[in-house]
Amino acid sequence: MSDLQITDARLRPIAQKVLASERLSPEDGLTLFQSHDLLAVGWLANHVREKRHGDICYFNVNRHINPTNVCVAHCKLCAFGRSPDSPGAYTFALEEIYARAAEGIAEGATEFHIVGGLHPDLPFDYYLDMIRGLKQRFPQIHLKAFTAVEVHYYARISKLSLKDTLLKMKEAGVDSLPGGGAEIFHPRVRKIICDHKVSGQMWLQIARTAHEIGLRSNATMLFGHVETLEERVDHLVKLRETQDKTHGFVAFIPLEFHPANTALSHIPKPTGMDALKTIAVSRLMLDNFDHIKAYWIMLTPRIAQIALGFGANDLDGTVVEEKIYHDAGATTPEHLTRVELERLIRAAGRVPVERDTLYNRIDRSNMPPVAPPPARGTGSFVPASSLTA
Ligand code: V47
Repeated sequence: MSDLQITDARLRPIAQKVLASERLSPEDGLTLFQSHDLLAVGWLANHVREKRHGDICYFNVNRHINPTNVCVAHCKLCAFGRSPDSPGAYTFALEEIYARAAEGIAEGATEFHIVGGLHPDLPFDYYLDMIRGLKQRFPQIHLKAFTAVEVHYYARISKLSLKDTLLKMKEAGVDSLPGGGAEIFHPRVRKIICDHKVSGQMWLQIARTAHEIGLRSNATMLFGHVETLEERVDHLVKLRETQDKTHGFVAFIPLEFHPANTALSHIPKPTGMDALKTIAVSRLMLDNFDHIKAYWIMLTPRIAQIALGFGANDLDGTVVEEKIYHDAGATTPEHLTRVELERLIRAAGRVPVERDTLYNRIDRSNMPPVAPPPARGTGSFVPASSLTA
């Protein structure tokens, strides 16, 4: 422990455990969150991170596709969802989705990250047709599609069990599930920020069912709104318990809350200190997760870069078109090129490694050259009201 300067004495027994690779208790998690000794917490997280991944920092070339922002859930935390007839409501026709996907392919994407609102009129078949159409056109691409919240909604509208819904998605071509919709599992918090969304228990059950049928998934935690530090720890411990059982989670992504344009806009944004500490504590508590992402879109590239020394081993992707955070006032760009991502990683003293969704290394040497993304306007949307389900 000679390299580590601890000013907060409460961290000493925790440091002993970390260095002995012992599991941390919920009380340890709380102490870490409460401590202002950010450098000691970060040092410990970095110790774990370097033991697992050395100097490597992963990134991927991906494209986000949000098929619709029409959503019946009306979560207070969200600035993206719209009622069908609200200004700015959109739903892409399938051809529009394929066109965006084709742009992604030209840019060298290996993953499409597909999530959207809970549309009142679109049938489950719209989503299945979309996935089949994407797989048929771009069989090489990993489709990371539909959060547990969407899965639950599709099960409801199609009157299928959760397992059958997931099986249909898998049959159509879904390769894994993104980690959204987890927010904070505790019911007190969900009641305030997303009272019509699935419960935390249900989110975890859907993740377990997905893992059971062989679909891997990610997990997130939305932090920096009305949750207590105890509720953050509870969230992390529930994910750790689930991972002990299924080993199906691929990566964990702490998501910093952006209040602008939401019904919670009076809440101040989390600080940089909180963001770094949350990444570090996540790395320390989630001892059975391989990967912790610093999602640059929400953290800003600057903080995400620093997070690579505080437990994170992945910067996520090139993204290209991002709506969920930008509707909530994010001032980050919507796109970083692979060259920019590599520069950020190298400048943090790490070694950039391009990965696919499941963290297999990508070798570009035998692939065709890639094009930069086109300048994007508002796109040609099909107004939600013109769709017949
Ligand atoms: O579920 C919504 C969050 C999530 C806001 O799996 C907001 O690889 C902040 O899940 N401020 C979607 N956050 C994003 C997501 C994600 C991102 C990157 C990678 C992966 C992955 C998943 O964004 C939602 C919600 O938790 N969100 N509104 C807001 N105003």
